[in-house]
Amino acid sequence: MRIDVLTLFSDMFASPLDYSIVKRAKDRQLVNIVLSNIRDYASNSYKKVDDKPYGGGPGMVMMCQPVFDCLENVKKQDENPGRIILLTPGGRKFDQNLAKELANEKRVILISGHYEGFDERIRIGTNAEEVSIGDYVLSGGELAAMVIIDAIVRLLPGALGDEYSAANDSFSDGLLEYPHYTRPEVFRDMKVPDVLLSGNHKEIEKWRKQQALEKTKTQRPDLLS
Ligand code: 6GU
Repeated sequence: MRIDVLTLFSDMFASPLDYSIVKRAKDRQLVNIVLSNIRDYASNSYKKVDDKPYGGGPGMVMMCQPVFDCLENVKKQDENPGRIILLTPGGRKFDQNLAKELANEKRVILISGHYEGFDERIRIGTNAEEVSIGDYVLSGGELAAMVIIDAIVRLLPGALGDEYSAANDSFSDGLLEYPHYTRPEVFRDMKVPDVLLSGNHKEIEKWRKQQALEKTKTQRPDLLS
């Protein structure tokens, strides 16, 4: 899979994508993450990528020209057209289902903005889908892009050591995940539940299912309806 990111701050991506599962997936060539700097495409001599909003108001708006030129260049670097996603707090909310959908694509192009937002003609002219990672406002789309990349990449076949880990994840069956324990059996008077030490796999399965349900009921009742 190829993931393109169009950003003003490509350096921000180095460290978060160089650890753990994402790093391993890159090393195994399950994913090729290509960063493009929008500013490199600014045609004006000041490398300006933002300007004041028409109609007035605070903040700066991402200009059309650098984004369109960057996107057109990036698109033609690979034969797969790719799904084009504009990262904005006003978009469709990212969730595990969308992560699964995107993990099945051959190519995804993420456009990360900064400042007050994008010139609306970027959305209209690129036909991009708008995606948000939640109901809060970030200073830019970079962290959102990294969140989305992480959620996608760990779903790629071969990215996780144990193929079962993703199947048991929270949300994968509509429930939160059951609680886990590891050694020691007792830590500061807190004991591992007996059933997990019983060796009775049927009972363990039953307990985990019931715990997942309980947890979902208290923490996220919205998932059950
Ligand atoms: Cl994708 N961008 C920004 N700036 N803020 C957000 C977001 C995206 N998703 C949630 N908040």
